[in-house]
Amino acid sequence: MTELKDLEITYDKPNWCPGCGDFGVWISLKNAIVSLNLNPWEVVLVSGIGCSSKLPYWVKTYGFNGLHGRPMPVAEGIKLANQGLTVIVIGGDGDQYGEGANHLIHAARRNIDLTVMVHNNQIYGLTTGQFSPTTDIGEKNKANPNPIIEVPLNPIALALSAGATFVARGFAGDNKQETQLITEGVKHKGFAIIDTMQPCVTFNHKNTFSWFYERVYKLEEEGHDPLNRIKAFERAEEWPLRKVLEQNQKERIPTGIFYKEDRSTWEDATLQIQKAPLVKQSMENRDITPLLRELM
Ligand SMILES: Cc1ncc(C[n+]2csc(CCOP(=O)(O)OP(=O)(O)O)c2C)c(N)n1
Ligand code: SF4
Ligand SMILES: [Mg+2]
Repeated sequence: MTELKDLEITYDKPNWCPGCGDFGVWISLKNAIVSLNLNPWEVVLVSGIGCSSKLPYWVKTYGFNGLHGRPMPVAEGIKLANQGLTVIVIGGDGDQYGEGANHLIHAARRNIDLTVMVHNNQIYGLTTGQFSPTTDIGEKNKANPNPIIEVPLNPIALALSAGATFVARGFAGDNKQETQLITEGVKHKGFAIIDTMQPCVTFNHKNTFSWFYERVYKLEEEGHDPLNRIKAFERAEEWPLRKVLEQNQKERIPTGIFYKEDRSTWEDATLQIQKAPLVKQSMENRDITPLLRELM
C-alpha cells in the first residue's frame, strides 16, 4: 500500500516562496494518490512551465515537465499509448487558460480520461507578476500600472461549454476539500478539470488566503445538483465578476463539483486500442517503413 512517505523525494524540496498556495495543492495531490491507493509507477504527472508546473519534480511518480501551454498533447499521447496509466496534467492559469487554452478546449470535448489540475493564482507567477487571463478586472500592479480593462476568462463556464465531464473548483486553503476533488476527478472516467484558487503571496496582493476565506462557499452545502448542466452554468456565472464592485460589496465564490456527466471516452471509442493498450500490442509483422518513407 502506498504511503505519503513513498511519494516524497527527500533530497529535493519545493523552492516555491514560503506561504505559496502551491504547497496546499501539492500536499492534496499526494494525499489523493495515497487515498486512491495508486502505486508511484502507475501515475504520470505532466506539466507545462510556471511556478506550479514545477510540481512533478517533487512527487515520486513518473513526471514530464514540458513547454509552456503544451502539457495537454503530451498527456494525451501518454494516455493513448497506455490507457492503464493515471495521467494528471498540472499547469497554471497562464499555462492552461492562456497559451494552452486551445489544447484544453479540444481535450475536453474529446473526453479523454485525464485529470487537469489548474493552479489558478490569477497571475503569471514565474515571470514576476504580469496579468493572466483570469486576473480580476480593474487590477493594477507594478508590472501593469494601468487598471486591467478586459473581463476575466471564466474557467468553469469554459470547461462546461467545451464538453468536460467533471468540472470542479478548489481552494489551496482547504486541503480536505482539494484532496476530495482530486480523488473524485481521478476516479472519474473522462476529462476532469479542477480549477484551484491558489494564492501567489509574492505577486498577487489582492486574491490572498484571507480574501478567499471571506468569500468561498461550498456548492454541496447549498443543495447544488452536479448532474444539472443548466444549474452548473448558473453557478459558474457567480464568479469571476465582469465588473468592478463598489467598496462595500463582496462577491461569493462557489467551490466543489459544478458538473459530472457519464459519457464515452476517446480511448473507449478508438478502435485500435480497444483490445489492448498500444504498449501491450506486438510489433511483429508490422512494417512501418512505408509510413516513414511518406514522412521523409
Ligand atoms: C512559449 C512560451 N511562452 C512564454 C513563456 C514565458 N513564460 C514562462 S512561465 C509563464 C507564465 C506562467 O504563469 P502560469 O502558467 O500562470 O504559472 P504560475 O507561474 O503562475 O504558476 C510565461 C509567460 C515560455 N516559457 N514559453
Ligand atoms: S511567485 Fe507566486 S506562485 Fe510563484 S512560488 Fe512565489 S508565491 Fe508561488
Ligand atoms: Mg499563474
